[in-house]
Amino acid sequence: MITEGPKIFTDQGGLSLAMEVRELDRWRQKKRRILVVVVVLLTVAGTGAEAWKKEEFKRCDQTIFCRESRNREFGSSKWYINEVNVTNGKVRARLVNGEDVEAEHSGSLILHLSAYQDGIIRVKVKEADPKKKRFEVPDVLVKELEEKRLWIQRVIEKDGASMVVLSGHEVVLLHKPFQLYVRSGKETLISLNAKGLFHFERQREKREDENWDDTFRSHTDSRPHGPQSIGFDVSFYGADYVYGIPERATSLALKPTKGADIVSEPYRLYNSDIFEYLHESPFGLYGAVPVMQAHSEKKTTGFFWLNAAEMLVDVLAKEKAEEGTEDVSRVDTHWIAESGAFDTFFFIGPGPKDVIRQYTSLTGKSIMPQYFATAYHQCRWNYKDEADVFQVDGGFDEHDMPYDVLWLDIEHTDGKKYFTWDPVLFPNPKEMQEKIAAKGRKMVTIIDPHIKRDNNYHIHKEAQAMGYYVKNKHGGDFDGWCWPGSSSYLDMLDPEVRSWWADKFSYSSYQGSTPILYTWNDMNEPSVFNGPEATMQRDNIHSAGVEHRDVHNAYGYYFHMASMEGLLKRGEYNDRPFVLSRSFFAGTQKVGAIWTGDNTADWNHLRVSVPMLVTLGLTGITFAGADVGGFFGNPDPELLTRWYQLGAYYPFYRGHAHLDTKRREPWLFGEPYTSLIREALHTRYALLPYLYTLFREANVNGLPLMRPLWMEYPMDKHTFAIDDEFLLGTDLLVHGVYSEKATSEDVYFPGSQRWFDVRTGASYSGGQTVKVLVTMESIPAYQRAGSIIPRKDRFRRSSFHMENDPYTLVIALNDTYEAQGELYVDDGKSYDFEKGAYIHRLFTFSNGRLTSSNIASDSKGTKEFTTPCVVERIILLGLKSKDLSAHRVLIESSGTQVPAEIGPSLLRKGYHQTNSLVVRMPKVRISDDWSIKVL
Ligand code: NBV
Repeated sequence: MITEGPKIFTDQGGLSLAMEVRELDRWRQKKRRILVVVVVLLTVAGTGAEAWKKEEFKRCDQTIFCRESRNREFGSSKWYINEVNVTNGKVRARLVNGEDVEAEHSGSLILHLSAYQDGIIRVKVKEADPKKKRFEVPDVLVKELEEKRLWIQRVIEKDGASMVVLSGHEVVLLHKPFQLYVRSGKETLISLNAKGLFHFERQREKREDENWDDTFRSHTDSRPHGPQSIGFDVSFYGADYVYGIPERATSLALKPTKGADIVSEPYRLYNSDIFEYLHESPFGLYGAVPVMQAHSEKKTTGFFWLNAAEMLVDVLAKEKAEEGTEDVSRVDTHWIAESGAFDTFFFIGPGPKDVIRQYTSLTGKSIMPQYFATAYHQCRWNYKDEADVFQVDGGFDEHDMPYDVLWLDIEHTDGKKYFTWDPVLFPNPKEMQEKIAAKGRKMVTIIDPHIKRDNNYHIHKEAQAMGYYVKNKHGGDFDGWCWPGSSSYLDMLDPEVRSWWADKFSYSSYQGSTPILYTWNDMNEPSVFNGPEATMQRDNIHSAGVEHRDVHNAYGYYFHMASMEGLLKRGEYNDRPFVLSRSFFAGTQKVGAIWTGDNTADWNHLRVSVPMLVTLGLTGITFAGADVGGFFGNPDPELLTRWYQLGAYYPFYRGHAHLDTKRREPWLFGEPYTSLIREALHTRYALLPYLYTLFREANVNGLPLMRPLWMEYPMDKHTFAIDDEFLLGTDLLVHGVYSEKATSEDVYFPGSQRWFDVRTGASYSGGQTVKVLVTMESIPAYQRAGSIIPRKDRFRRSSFHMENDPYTLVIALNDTYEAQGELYVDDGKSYDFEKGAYIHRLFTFSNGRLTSSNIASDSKGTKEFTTPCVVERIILLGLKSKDLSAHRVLIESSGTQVPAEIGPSLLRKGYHQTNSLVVRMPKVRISDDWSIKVL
């Protein structure tokens, strides 16, 4: 028995910071059992050196509700409908349980079915007479949703079923047994309870002989409201694969977890701080989005359950169905939640983009980031002090590498009290930021949710006095262990607490902060070192008596939201906030960016970052990235280089490293790596105009930047399980290099058009897999024939300095000599774009003429945006040799002629491609209408 905890938990200090943190980390790594004793002592036992300790987290069979639900037989549900009517434009049906004779009177359920524009159906089921109102997660659905509700006039009753006919689809409610089918024409799209697993544990009084306590390891959950789980099956008809339900490190297409001979845990959604997560596991990580997409070459459909309690999802192995039956390509899934509401949404598609639009029309579109936030970020746990910050900042300049943001981790604070600075290491935070700002760069500080219980800490003092903390089951402030030692956690579910927290970001409150300082929220699952499953007790209490179990998966989301509101308020609402969060929930896309947490510096983690990020994009959260280089461990220079090369195409691009790792600023490995990484950074910076245009698309339509191939080529079966390559928007195809000393990669080129290598201009026909040769210089990346990509090819120290730089337009012609592309530009920082202050151009190449036209939808905005930027170069790819005689172009608006050269074409390395034409200095303004004729 060890009777003393790591010294970091005392207020005395004494150890050096690095040692303290290492000690704590080792303490966590070695996975000792922790018991909190009355005073500031921890009892720690056990050793064991491997990483992720599975046994610290519940398996399904260790949770009563999961075990019981998972073992339920198909067809075991006895619920049936005994009454249907239409009220207030919604269908209302009474469900009774055939197993329970008294249920008809007291224990029935009420189902509400409503429909929304664009193919969304909502089904809510509630207890007719609840003992306690079930928690419905607020602030996830957009406020305008009610305006999109369709008014259901009537139901058609026929053969024991009620049918609602909507435009293009219908919903059939079968009465006995209760089943729900969403159909389109004669085709069934999705069903609820077709397998008979619908189960609703109605809240009830405790019987005398009953004990509701649930004990796991040393923790007992008092479950004061007893069992209240909900489970049901959802089937996706005509589907080959299902995708979604992040976050986990696994394949994009979700593998079956049950049926046939499969022995696996269900996919778990219970936000957790998993230490050293594995690269291939169905286990849930830091965030949860209970949304799934099903896809086949015929259709895409989707399903979303708005519920923030622990959730488990089984994907059932396909049964061998009789030939010719509808079941052939059906995917059955089983959903179980510990508690919370039954509030579900069905999306009818019919295509992958439709499902994302439908889902994000409910939960919101992605925020529009500031321009700088789309560039490269440099982070490390920790940049030690101000001198270190300047040294790193200067290192980028010295090595001619661009970067935009420098990050400070927990050691910059005074004793892990957020919104403070270590007085010795960071004595002049304002001056430090001003120096960084002078180079057009920004900084980020970490702000975690655990608040040190220290009476000299103003945040704690106020929060305690105001009663703003989450309460334990006895009604006192919950006190858990985290970095600062004894800590309490703000009740972010309460809008008043969020607003109070937001005020803490004002310049007057956050001493030492300046307008270029942005925010990073970590540990917001919430991570509690001595709590059950490293989080807070489920019977803790939030505002209005909501139990933590009901809100758990959304805790991080509310914290993220409150911090985002802080930056909004501080900038008087005209500065777009930037807050990175580790934890997330449905709707996070309207709050900020996320990253995939503590990955490891190995090739498998590099590879799995792609399906992880693509999955997030499918669930609306597109502003996401993985730690470049891998957080734990030391990447060798080859891995680090490959990571920089892949990360250049992540929507969020940040290098980060654990405190115990060797320094790895991108110039530290010598040549050729310094040059290779510089080149990767340049690739990113050159593409910023294209990326920013895609961010705007996400902001308007909800579509992700990183897309699975099947999103653009939905009919191509070959793409459905591909997850080692992805599309960035519609026009770039990227394939990472995921192994050491690789000399080739198998790249699948989708579609019927060609793809042009972005460096060499070499082209490949679509619809085939090619073993392409790779060198250390780059990873395979291709531009689609038929596209125009805007770039900025002059390299500066940060994106800020590129603002007025001229553009390069890369035109990849298709076989009919046509191409199209877009460019969106605004001031990169304010909300004026919402008032019309932006330009949105369409570039079209056809009949030998390139034209630029306006496609800004908001012509009557109250604000304007102007830019002096011109086009400095046009590169035409895909010409046939007979066309290469052209040597001049005519700028039709001005009547001037400009020479056009045959190659050298593409990038900076001087590749000479014989099929390209380069037009230098046409000098047309990016914001004007113009046309250029190739003579
Ligand atoms: O704040 C320290 C780290 C941070 O660098 C990392 O990015 C987070 O995911 N944090 C986790 C806590 C410690 C992890 C061992």
